[in-house]
Amino acid sequence: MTLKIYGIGASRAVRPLWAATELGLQFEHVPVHYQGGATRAPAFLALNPNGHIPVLEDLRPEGKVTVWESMACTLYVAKIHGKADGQTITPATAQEDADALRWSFWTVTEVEKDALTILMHRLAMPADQRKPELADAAEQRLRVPYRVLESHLQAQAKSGHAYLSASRFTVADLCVASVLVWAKGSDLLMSEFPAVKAWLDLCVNRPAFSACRKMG
Ligand SMILES: N[C@@H](CCC(=O)N[C@@H](CS)C(=O)NCC(=O)O)C(=O)O
Repeated sequence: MTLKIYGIGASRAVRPLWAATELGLQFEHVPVHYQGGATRAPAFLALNPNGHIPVLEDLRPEGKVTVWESMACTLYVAKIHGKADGQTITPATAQEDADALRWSFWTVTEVEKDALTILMHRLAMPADQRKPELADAAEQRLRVPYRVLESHLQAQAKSGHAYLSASRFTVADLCVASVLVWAKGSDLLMSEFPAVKAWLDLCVNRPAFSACRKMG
């Protein structure tokens, strides 16, 4: 098998796992956990000196390609292992390529940190360690990028498109949804931005997403 993806599904590793699964690829899954020190072992640091999952290895005829950074891994899977035929998650036109890049960079720079704060302080951390005021402040900041996404989705809907790019689910949707799902528990954001909510439901209700989240 040429493709190897390191990292458990309940982490940012879900992003390349989800992309590979949507494409029906054969790959080896190495379920490295982010807790317990595995990401700081010398063998793992040799793969990713940052000591983070996910990491992707691709054994190619010209040599091994190693990728880290979850969005890079995901975009790589779609571009290198998908077919640009307008039927799959792989961008098939220059506009779709641009959409995949701009929305992925947008989500890591404009949304990810605050979405993680909401997840941690509303849901993931033990109740006695949560600081609701941090989640509240993150929600207020997120209203700015969510407004941008809401307008974009409304414009897409007017052209008959339910997704971020083109008329089908693409890697652009996958990358953005994999971050916004962290803040799905925010009643404020989900009620203020109904187009975002409807689109997010559409993305995360895909069977490949729930299957990959459980990959431990
Ligand atoms: N910007 C990186 C962040 C990666 C990251 O922080 N991964 C977490 C799991 S979601 C991790 O490996 N934590 C363990 C550690 O830092 O030791 C990416 O998107 O890949």
